[in-house]
Amino acid sequence: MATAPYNYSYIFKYIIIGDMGVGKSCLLHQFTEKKFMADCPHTIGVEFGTRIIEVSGQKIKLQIWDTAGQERFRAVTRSYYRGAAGALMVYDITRRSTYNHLSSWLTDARNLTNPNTVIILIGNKADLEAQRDVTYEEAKQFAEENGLLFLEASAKTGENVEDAFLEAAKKIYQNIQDGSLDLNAAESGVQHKPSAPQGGRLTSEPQPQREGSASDLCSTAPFPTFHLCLLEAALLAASLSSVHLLGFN
Ligand SMILES: Nc1nc2c(ncn2[C@@H]2O[C@H](COP(=O)(O)OP(=O)(O)OP(=O)(O)O)[C@@H](O)[C@H]2O)c(=O)[nH]1
Ligand SMILES: [Mg+2]
Repeated sequence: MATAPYNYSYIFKYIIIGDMGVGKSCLLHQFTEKKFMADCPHTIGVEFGTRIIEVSGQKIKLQIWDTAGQERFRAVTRSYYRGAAGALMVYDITRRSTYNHLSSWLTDARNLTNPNTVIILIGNKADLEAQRDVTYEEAKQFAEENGLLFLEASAKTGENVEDAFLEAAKKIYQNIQDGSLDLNAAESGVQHKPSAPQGGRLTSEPQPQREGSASDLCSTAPFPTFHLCLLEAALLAASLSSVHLLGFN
């Protein structure tokens, strides 16, 4: 039976990490829903969102895992780093402690992802200039010293939120193009979804999935555990919004 091609060519897995309350979930929400959540509850475990973007004419589906910043969830959230193509490492420009903890987040990111994982440092809450506690220059220097992309952003105003996700995607795509990211390598965090030729048949590919469908999730997340996939399936089947809460206690 002939099937329609995928409406995207690649899937990139992202994680968002950083201290509690720096605005990780708000950044994800702003990116996927274009809205600011003023009263966002702390994330319990991980949340998930997707959006299709375009880089160099290629449609890319970002599969984004937003982790809880609270220390008590660290063991759970660490298991989500594996197979990430991109990592957004977020601090709050108004709280120096969140900046001081970056080296610990970076150590985890380096140890638990692969050497090709693109890490972008995001100084969030750039709208709160009067309360600034970390200068742009020092964060830029930290990023340069550690080979990270860097942007200041505001999940509230939306400033640089698109760019945060897009810049990382551009770099990942560039790594694919120049051959430095091997798509066949285990845990590259990237999945290629070749489109069917005109009028052709997709014989070796799985059936195309509805955007954000449960089986897509389970087959593409490099390692969600079985119980997570079941939970995701239940949530997605219930047609919840594009951000899903995966509860852990
Ligand atoms: N002014 C301002 N407030 C923000 C911004 N981003 C997030 N906030 C607020 O900061 C608080 C924490 O945001 P969250 O997105 O829940 O933070 P988080 O990093 O996901 O926190 P955990 O889930 O606990 O790790 C919320 O009250 C948000 O409304 C921003 O860009 N500007
Ligand atoms: Mg959160």
